[in-house]
Amino acid sequence: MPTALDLTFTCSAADVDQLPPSPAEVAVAGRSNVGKSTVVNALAGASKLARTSKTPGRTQLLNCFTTPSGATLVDLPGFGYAKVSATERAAWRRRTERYLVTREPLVCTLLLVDGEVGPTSLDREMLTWLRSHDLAFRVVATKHDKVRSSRRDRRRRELA
Ligand SMILES: Nc1nc2c(ncn2[C@@H]2O[C@H](COP(=O)(O)OP(=O)(O)OP(=O)(O)O)[C@@H](O)[C@H]2O)c(=O)[nH]1
Ligand SMILES: [Mg+2]
Repeated sequence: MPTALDLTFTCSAADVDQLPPSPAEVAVAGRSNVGKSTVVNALAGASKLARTSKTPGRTQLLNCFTTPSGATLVDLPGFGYAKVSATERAAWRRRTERYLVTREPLVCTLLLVDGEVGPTSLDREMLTWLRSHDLAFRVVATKHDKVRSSRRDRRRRELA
C-alpha cells in the first residue's frame, strides 16, 4: 500500500486570490462526477476528507488541502454538468481559467477522465486548452474498476 499524503482541509475559496500561499500546488480537474474528490480522498487514504456525491456539481468552490510542508492540493469545481445554467457555466469557466493561468505555485494539473466511458469532447477541449496555455498536466483515469476485467487492458490503451 503506498504511503498516504497527510492532507488537511484548509479552505474553500470562491476565487484564486483567496487561496493561501503555497510552495507548490497540484490541481485536480475534470468533468462533474468524474471522481475528483474521490481521488483527493484516495491520495489521503481517508474516506471523508473531500466531500463526494452521487449528484454532479457538488464541488462549486476551489477546495484547498495542505500537507505539513505547506504544499497544496486543490479540488476544482467540475465542468460539463448539463443542469447548470449558461450563466453558471460561464462563471465556472472564468473562475477555473483564471485559477489555472494565474496561480503561481501551480506545478501540475491532474485531468481526470472517466475510465469507463472514455474521454468526451469536453475532456478533449480541456486537454487542448491546457496544451495551448502550456500548462503541465497528467491524465488520470478514474472508475477503472467499472470496466469489465476482460476489457481493462484495451480501455487503458485507448485512453493512453
Ligand atoms: N466505482 C467507482 N466509483 C467512483 C470512482 N471514483 C468516484 N466514484 C463515484 O462517483 C461519484 C462521484 O465522485 P466524486 O468524487 O464526488 O466526483 P467529483 O468529480 O468530485 O464530482 P463534482 O464535485 O460534482 O464535480 C461518487 O458516487 C463516487 O463514489 C471509482 O474509481 N470507481
Ligand atoms: Mg467533487
